[in-house]
Order: sequence, then structure tokens, then C-alpha cells
Amino acid sequence: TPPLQPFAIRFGADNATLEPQGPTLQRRMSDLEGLFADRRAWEQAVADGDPVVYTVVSSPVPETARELPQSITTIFPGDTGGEFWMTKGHQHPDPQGEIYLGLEGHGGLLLFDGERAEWLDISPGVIGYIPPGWAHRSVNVGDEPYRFLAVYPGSAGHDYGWVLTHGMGLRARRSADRVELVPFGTP
Ligand code: S6P
Ligand code: ZN
Repeated sequence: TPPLQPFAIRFGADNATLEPQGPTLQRRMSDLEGLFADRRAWEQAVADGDPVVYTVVSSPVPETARELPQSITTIFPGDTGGEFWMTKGHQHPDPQGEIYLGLEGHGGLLLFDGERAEWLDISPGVIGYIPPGWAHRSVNVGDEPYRFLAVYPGSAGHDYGWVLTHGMGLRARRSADRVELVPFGTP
């Protein structure tokens, strides 16, 4: 693919869309198998309407080498077995950095390099930096939709299997009115 020509991309009025827009995707509860600690609660949520947990809308910039795609992720509020709704999480097979810019709501960026886990609070106006080699997952810890803009190298790729094998180091659980971070193995 030849490089694109320069062009402007605008946020929609609700910060949930991009104009012009490229591919979009929706991930439902059934797409998140094996990710929540409480499998029975996950099965119940799938049986109970299989809700949309998050959506991703992308700009038209393609995921190809040397391009710099962007996307807005919207995670809806909720928890499954006490674990806040979250993205699947992934590693970049080609270790390259990425940034997230908080747009709406209140979330967390969970980072795991296979040994160390880090948690960054993300609210509107905050940039979270994801260094090369750190798997990343986003979590909505509020009671409204959490939205962020991601900007990432087009050749970074997405490895979802890595998270299934290695976990993410920590889980974010609802505890009274706050977020409790617990070790990954804790049921
Ligand atoms: C891409 C970037 C985000 C995520 C999106 C959904 O590198 O990190 O656009 O793809 O937040 O998360 P996931 O884990 O389902 O790809
Ligand atoms: Zn990524």
C-alpha cells in the first residue's frame, strides 16, 4: 500500500467516533472467554443477554508498516463477578510503543511485562505511555462509559494468546466505592 496523503481526522461531538472513520468492532461478553477470574459469572453474563463490553472505532489509517493508526475504545461500565469490565488485552508481536489519551470517564491502564505489573489511572487529558514489550489491558473503573484514543505503530500487531498464557499480573476488582488491585491468581 502506498503511504496516505495528509488529512485531518476529527472527533465526533460525543468523542465516541472519528470522522472520517475506518473499521469498527464490538466485543461482547462471549468474546472474552477465559479472561475473567470468575468463569461462572462470565457464563451467566453470556447467557443473560451477552452484553457488548466494548467497541473500537478506527480512523482510516491502515495497520501497515510505517503508518500510525488511531482508534477510540469505549468500554461500558460494569463488572463480572466483581471484576471490572475490561479489554481482552494484548502484546505487540513486534515490540513497539503506543500511547493512550483519556477522553471520557475513568479508567485504568494495566501493563505487564511478564514479571512486573503496573497500573496507570487514566482520566480525560491524561496520556498513558505503553513502552515496547509491555502487554496492555484497559479497565473501566467508573459508572459511565470510559473512552480513550489509542495511537500505535501500524506494524505492531496484536497477540491475544500471550495474555491467555501469561495473564496480566493484576486484576481490578470492585471493592465498596473503590478499585482493588489483586494478584492475578486470586480467585
Ligand atoms: C491497539 C490498541 C487499542 C486496542 C483496543 C481494544 O494496539 O491497544 O486500540 O486494540 O483498546 O483492546 P484489545 O485488547 O481487544 O485489542
Ligand atoms: Zn496495543
